[in-house]
Amino acid sequence: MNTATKLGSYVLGLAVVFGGALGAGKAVGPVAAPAVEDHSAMTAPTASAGHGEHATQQATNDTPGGLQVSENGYTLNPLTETIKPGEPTDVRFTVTGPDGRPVTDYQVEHDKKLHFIVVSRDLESFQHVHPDMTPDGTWSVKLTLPKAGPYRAFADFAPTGGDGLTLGTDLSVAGDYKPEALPQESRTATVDGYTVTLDGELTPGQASKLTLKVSKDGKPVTDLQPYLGAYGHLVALRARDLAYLHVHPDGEPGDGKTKAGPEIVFYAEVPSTGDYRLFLDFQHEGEVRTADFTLGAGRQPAIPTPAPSGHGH
Ligand SMILES: [Cu+2]
Repeated sequence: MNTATKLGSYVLGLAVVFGGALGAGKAVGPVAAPAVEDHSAMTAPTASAGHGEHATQQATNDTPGGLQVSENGYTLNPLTETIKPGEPTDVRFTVTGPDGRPVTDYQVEHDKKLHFIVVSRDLESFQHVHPDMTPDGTWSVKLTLPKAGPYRAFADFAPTGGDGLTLGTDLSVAGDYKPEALPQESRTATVDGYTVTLDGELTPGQASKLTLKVSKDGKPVTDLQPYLGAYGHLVALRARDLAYLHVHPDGEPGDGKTKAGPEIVFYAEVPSTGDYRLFLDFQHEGEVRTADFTLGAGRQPAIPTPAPSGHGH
């Protein structure tokens, strides 16, 4: 398969995601066809950055993180083959660089050299952990994956002197798999006696302000504790392909204006219409907890469905 065809498939794949999300696959079809042709034109060796195919260029440059196991010469290599459900397992991996050797020099981001996120493919189970690295560049972390089935693991890091990137790999837990349906859209989450509410809308292609408000026993929590340099960490994943999305906290502890709750503000940029799962880690009274939400992006206006034949007015 040549490059142009592959990129064409990628564009088509996005169209399928849109169509699936809106239940209007047929309406999307004709739109996707010319996009494939445009892409072929762009990938010709003579194509320049100033070609003017704005939408095509965006599709290439703004590919979300976490969808690839290898990117910009860096590759995520899982070293743990067998994982059993419900049993603590030492999950090990390396990140190799353009020279083929394990990377050992990382920039510290949010207090850590590498953030490791593991979710079940049905987006029910979520863990955000920080593995330890041996001097030879092997990372390891003790994880208990709660149930059988496919998982996705993300390594979010920035090699020293390089750009930040997120690589993703599948992990499998052997056994009888019972996938859960995606949880219904919800703007309220409860965890261990805490209630977290979510305000704001996700707009595809734009930094969207999300305000999360934490309360306990009906009272706003105003003494959140800094965790990894922020009052909260938000991970957003796109349903179906588990694209890993950038979310930036607004302000940090000690900057003179960011309060320790009850509100935590983020700017999330999602690439497309569809459903997203959001996972907020926050720390209070010495413990880190995770609140989770399902939120749709860009549902209005929906793609019009063609009038079925024989039912016209
Ligand atoms: Cu982390």
